[in-house]
Amino acid sequence: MNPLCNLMSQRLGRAAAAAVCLGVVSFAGAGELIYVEQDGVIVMEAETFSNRTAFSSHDWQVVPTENTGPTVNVDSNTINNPYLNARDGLYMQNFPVQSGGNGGTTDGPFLEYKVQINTTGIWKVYLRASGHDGNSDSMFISLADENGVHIADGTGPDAFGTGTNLIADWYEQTIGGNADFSTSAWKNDGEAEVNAASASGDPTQWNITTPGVYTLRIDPREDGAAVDALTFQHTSTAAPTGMGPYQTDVHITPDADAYVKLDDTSNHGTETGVYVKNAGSSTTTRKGYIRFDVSNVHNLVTDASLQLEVLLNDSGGGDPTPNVVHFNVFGLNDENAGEDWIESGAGSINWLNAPANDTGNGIDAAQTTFLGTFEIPAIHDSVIVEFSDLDSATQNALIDFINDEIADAGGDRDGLVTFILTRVDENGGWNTNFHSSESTSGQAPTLILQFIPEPASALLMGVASLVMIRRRQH
Ligand SMILES: [Ca+2]
Ligand SMILES: [Ca+2]
Ligand SMILES: [Ca+2]
Ligand SMILES: [Ca+2]
Repeated sequence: MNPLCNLMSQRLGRAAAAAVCLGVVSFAGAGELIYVEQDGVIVMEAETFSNRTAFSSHDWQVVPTENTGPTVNVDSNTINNPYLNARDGLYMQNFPVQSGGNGGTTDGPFLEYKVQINTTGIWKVYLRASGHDGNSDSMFISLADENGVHIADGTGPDAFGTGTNLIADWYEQTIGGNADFSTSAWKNDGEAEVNAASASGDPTQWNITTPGVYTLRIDPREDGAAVDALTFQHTSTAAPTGMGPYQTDVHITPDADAYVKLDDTSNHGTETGVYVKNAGSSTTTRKGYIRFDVSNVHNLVTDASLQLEVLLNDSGGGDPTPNVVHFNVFGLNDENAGEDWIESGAGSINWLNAPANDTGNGIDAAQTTFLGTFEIPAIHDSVIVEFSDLDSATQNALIDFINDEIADAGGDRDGLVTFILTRVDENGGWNTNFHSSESTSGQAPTLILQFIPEPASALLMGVASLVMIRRRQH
């Protein structure tokens, strides 16, 4: 951790300091879930993933919430059901669990984890995984580059590590196990470019020479293979031990963002800005709608924040004296009609159909939860503001709003959370706009989820230090 980050962490608590410590973050596209490197380490709970894809009748499921676990006595073994000692009590397993194996290097149901790498060099994978016997304990791991292209240089004619074959197209890891993650923890040793009964002798690693968003992929070699957690970490960092470190922050970009304009039936979902303006009952009043898909997140968060980059803060004529401006943030209640509002095209969101929209600058309190306010500084543009749980009028309102959706006990499980933005300050001559996910000149709205328990002192901080503001460097 650099001295600035360390100082900021001590003064502001980890959540607030994050914005100045992450460095440049680039996102591959809208609706992405990305783990962001922190000091050379990325720690992932297997059950919070960027993507999962089924193959034939085989898929990865969250145990025990989506599947209560494998059938006992498969392969004539008595197995722990579910497997023991999973971090957070959750893990991913490849189903159906049956005799023998399934999958393959390219045809299995797979899991993907997007990772933002800022530090170049050798990066290693450590798996906390298990099987219940020798027919359920192996999997393949591969990597795609910042363009989504699978990293490979072929499997021959030379043996791996020699001549023209210096990049591992994939690794096999043979885990071994007794359906207890604590006895088969954190495996790095695998074997490159084999599909064999056992694999060992090669550290599972790649040389990353360009910072960017990479994608780790796990394919099962055998059904029943289960992953509790994994790390991707620079070779200069220490291997995990025991239960391992806490899960790294996840950054999520919107699956939809738009604004609605008073009495306007046209759609504004493809514009480069989310325009938010309070002009009272005038038709220039605008409200922002930003939705994130958290359905691939299965661990409850300990903190959360919303980052927005200011696109416009002026009187429309380039007023040389920008204003300090305040905004309200509302959460659209889970299972409220209209959670699945459409960003653009047929049936898309506008003033008349926007969920929880009320007259003038109002928001229907019965359909929403007030999460708090934030302010933007007196700077025209290129400022990233961060609204965190600590800013909220009600302690933990944002955390509770996110965790309600993740836990969603008995609910719709659509995984959708919508934030509605209105401007506090009424001024028909003043324009305020935030970069949308369509913007190519600024940061998309970003939901940051944190899983590390906060020190108690962070909860006692004063309001003044709670909104993180930094100038974007172009
Ligand atoms: Ca190769
Ligand atoms: Ca886990
Ligand atoms: Ca949009
Ligand atoms: Ca929902």
